[in-house]
Amino acid sequence: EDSRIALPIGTTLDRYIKKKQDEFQYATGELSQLLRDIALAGKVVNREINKAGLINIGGAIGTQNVQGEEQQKLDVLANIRFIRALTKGGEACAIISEEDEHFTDLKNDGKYVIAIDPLDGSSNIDVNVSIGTIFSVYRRVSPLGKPIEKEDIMQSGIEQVAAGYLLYGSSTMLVYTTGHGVNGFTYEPSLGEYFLSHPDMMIPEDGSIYSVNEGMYNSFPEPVKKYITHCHDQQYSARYIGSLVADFHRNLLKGGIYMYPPTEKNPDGKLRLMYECNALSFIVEQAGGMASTGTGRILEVAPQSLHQRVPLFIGSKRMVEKAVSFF
Ligand code: AHM
Ligand code: MG
Repeated sequence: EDSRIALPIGTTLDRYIKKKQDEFQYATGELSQLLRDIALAGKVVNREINKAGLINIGGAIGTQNVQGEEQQKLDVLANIRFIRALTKGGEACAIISEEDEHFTDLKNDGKYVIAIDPLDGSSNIDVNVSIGTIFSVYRRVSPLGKPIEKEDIMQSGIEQVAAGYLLYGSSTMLVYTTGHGVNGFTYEPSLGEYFLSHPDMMIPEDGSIYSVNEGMYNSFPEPVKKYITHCHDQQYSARYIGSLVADFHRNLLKGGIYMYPPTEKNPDGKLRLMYECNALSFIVEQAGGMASTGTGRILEVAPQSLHQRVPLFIGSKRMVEKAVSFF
């Protein structure tokens, strides 16, 4: 059944957030407003992504971001859009972004710290493949009225109060959690609204999809090689888009495991703890799944630096347990 056709018109994102705010008494509604700001910036970014093929705004502009990777023009734009929305909203006091070497102190009395990858998988833009935005929300812990402290920024994933992603795919979706389950909303562009299309998302406990860049097999650690052999023995389906949000989202719906193991080139894996792994790990746990570095729970990793990388094994509980059992 195609959920995009059977949208329950009436349950808009706004209405849903309001309902949950009343139910869970998010103190003064700031978290609700924050989610609305992110959703709105997502609409703007969605519009720009859809135009990318038409007006040739995709493509490198010749600058590099802090990881020394090629930065696409839309990355820059998306970063600006999200930071602007979060700044204007006033609920966020600091932003950690994949696109910026240092965190941004917004110098206001916002209660929340945001970690965001404004446009993940951006090398896929030019080939019309799905990309995403990933975000984590933390509570500010230091007193208001003073500069942001290290302890506000360097929080473990377990401290997240909300997390989510936008997937710019054949439809654009917003999937998020505030720690009370996971809900997915599909964007209806002609109405300019997100509608609740995937209530109470749960990842199948087991699955038969494995997602890993197997071209790097030779440089994977022995336990990962063994698990991949297990996947072959089970005749699992190999599915790898190379766009984290899209790979994660498919596995969330269908059951599967996504892996980014340590490699020779990236001994800690490629993905970033603070704005890629933590958010998806919070979501997957809320949906009944599991996320591990191979040797420990992602959400319990204490961050050492803003752009730190960690190996990631994430998805259906039984599959991640099995993968981890080889370590
Ligand atoms: P990015 O943050 O530079 O866009 O890179 C992250 C992306 C993920 O979306 C994807 O899962 C991964 O890199 C793919 O990496 P690889 O091409 O090494 O398989
Ligand atoms: Mg990224």
